[in-house]
Amino acid sequence: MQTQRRDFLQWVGWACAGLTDAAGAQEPYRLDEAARRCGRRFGFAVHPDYAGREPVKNLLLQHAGVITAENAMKWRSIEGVLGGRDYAQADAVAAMASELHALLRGHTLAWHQSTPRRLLDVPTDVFRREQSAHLSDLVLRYQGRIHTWDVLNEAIDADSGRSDGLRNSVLSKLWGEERYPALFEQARALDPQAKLAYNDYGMEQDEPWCERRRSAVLRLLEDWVKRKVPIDVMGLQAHLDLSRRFSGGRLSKFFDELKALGLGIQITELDVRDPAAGGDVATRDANVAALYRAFLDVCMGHSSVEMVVMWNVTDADTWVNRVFSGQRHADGHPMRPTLFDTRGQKKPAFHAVAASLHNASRSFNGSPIKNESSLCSPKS
Ligand code: 9MR
Repeated sequence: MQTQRRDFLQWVGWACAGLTDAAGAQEPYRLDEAARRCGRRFGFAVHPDYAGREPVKNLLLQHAGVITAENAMKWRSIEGVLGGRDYAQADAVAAMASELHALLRGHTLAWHQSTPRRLLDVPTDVFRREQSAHLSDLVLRYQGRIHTWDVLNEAIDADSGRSDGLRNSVLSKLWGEERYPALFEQARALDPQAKLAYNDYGMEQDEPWCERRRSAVLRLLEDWVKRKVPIDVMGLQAHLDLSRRFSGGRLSKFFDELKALGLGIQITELDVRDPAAGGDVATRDANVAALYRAFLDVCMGHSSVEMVVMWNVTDADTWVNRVFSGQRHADGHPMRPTLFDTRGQKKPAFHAVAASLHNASRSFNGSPIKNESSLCSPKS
């Protein structure tokens, strides 16, 4: 009887969760738990500086089933000014994932923006040796603990003027774009258990430039799949913006196209910016929440979408207000792109995400997420 009553109360909680945040239910609504109920996982990118402090610490405890190091596993972060390798912060993030029993995403093995400055202008053979050694060091250090590695990040630039839609960068110049597959091959050989992802931005919304980016990435991935490059996942960063159109139809078709290539899909860096939106805070929060809901409904409607990771936890730690600190609304307020306000209180965006996950769980029958077992155990 006791158990039945508990189950019933829990059910009531879940049933109300999307609308009321389970008000009155015994259990708080936990986003990763909700995601698991539809065969997925939910998580956050973090930096040890803020992740160990309240309110973020407790929010992670409640809601995180996936952890990505926002910066700590990037090459530039690991390499000290004198060229040494300092893994303290990366290890701290990995330990945090273990403590939370969360999956650990590795971000990122090769990215033009995190290539150390000392290597921007070296001979090709030097660069290749260094990039390879870095990849090997990083993958081996966390071998067996990473659910998915972002092997290559942001290699597309559909407006670069190149016919292949690839970005001109230190990587294309010194590593060589024709050798991008070798990054995946090396990662697979060193940690066969980890899924391997290509990760990029600007492919979620309806603007013509997003369409060009989708076409370019599909061409690249088609070629890699044909050549049997060991890639498992397309990572969509999903830094959404209220000033860009979103209908969902094109995103859904893109998901189908990725599925047809045999790739899984992970939403890796989700947030919603509202730089040009008018209205007061409440109006902007409502509009941000509506875009979260529309976007996640499309994601949850597709069986290939395995996980959703937010880029940062609260509006106090969001990269948007750090990196775009000069960009404010006319009323002087900073942007509010995450699920929680600067004090860690839930915003309408939280409820929108909760509702989308909850709805998805009602129609879910299957289990898209794979290779969870034995991941994230502390390394002895
Ligand atoms: O949020 C990250 C910010 O703190 C760093 O200064 C910046 C450069 O390393 O990278 C930001 O994260 C980016 C991510 O690694 C790749 N996709 C875009 C993210 C936001 O710029």
